[in-house]
Amino acid sequence: MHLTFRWYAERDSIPLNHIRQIPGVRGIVSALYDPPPGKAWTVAPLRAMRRRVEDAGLELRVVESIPVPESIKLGDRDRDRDVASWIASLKAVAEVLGPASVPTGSEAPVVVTYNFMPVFDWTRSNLAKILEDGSTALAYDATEVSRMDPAEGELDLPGWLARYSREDIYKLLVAYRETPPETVYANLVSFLRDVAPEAEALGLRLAIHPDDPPWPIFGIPRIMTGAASLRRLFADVPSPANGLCLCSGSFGASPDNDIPAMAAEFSPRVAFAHLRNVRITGPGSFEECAHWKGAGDIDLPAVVAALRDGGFDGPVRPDHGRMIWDEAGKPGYGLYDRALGASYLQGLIDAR
Ligand code: DNO
Repeated sequence: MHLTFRWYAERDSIPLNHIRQIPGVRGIVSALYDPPPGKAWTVAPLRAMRRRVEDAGLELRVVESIPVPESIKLGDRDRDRDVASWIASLKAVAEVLGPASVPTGSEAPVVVTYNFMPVFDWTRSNLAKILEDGSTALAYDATEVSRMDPAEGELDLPGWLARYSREDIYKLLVAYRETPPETVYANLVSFLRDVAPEAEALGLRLAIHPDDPPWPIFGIPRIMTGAASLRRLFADVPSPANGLCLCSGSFGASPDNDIPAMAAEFSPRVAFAHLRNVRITGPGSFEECAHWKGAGDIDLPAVVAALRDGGFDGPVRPDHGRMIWDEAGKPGYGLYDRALGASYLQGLIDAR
């Protein structure tokens, strides 16, 4: 297992040389943030990013994410055009980072993460809930979310790649409320049947990120919610390039998901892992917390052991951190608590 760290490139206030000082972290997880969803990525900015990362003594190992446009999830008339651009983006990634590019010194395949969440990526009702130790963290409260109306512009979370106007959100909500989850799932399968063979030929591994939270929100479907949906997806699209981004915190927000058991069952499919803890605070409600096992409901030592026993040797990263020690920055993506999380994970990786 190799420790990586997410970095938002020019939009990030955390410099690469600070990331380089976290023990064990060598891999960087990043993306191109300027092209809007649906626009094919080009080689030049990826090359510039690779150079910047390597000049700092790090390696660009994981792309997170190439956004999947709504046309693909809805299967509408722009779908084929948008799948073609997604594949063009994959080709650009492979040209700069894939096995045919100049070697980086690392043997592990480069991973491309994506998600299939309609409209909204990870969703929270509070970006700075005060925890009992005085730190703040992202939280989701079922009652508060039920009172929110995203069509009124009440939701625009930092870290989301896609940004829609209020009018677009309204139209998308209407479209998805009329689309059964089975159709969204069928659209995922047909997307993967188009892109997985390309990824395979390019020597890249795809990693689907689960829905966060793993249940339907605002009356629109969510389809990647637990072990049953994963079993079905890997049976429907057996390509080895069809991999999983095992996000312990996203799946772990539901008490129905046993994360160590999922790590054991799906380790051959895990291409990348987001390892963080979460504390369930009530039915359909949770708050994020320190990575340490004692802070929440996820047994990360058991998850790391299950991944290792299952033969997983790919990239992992700490995920959302709390805000501690008066740090100010992008909620969930400060330096200090994620660095503590990285060190905790490094300890788990080293201990046998
Ligand atoms: C939240 C992240 C997600 C993730 C995407 C992957 O902070 O885990 O935004 O990057 O869902 O496509």
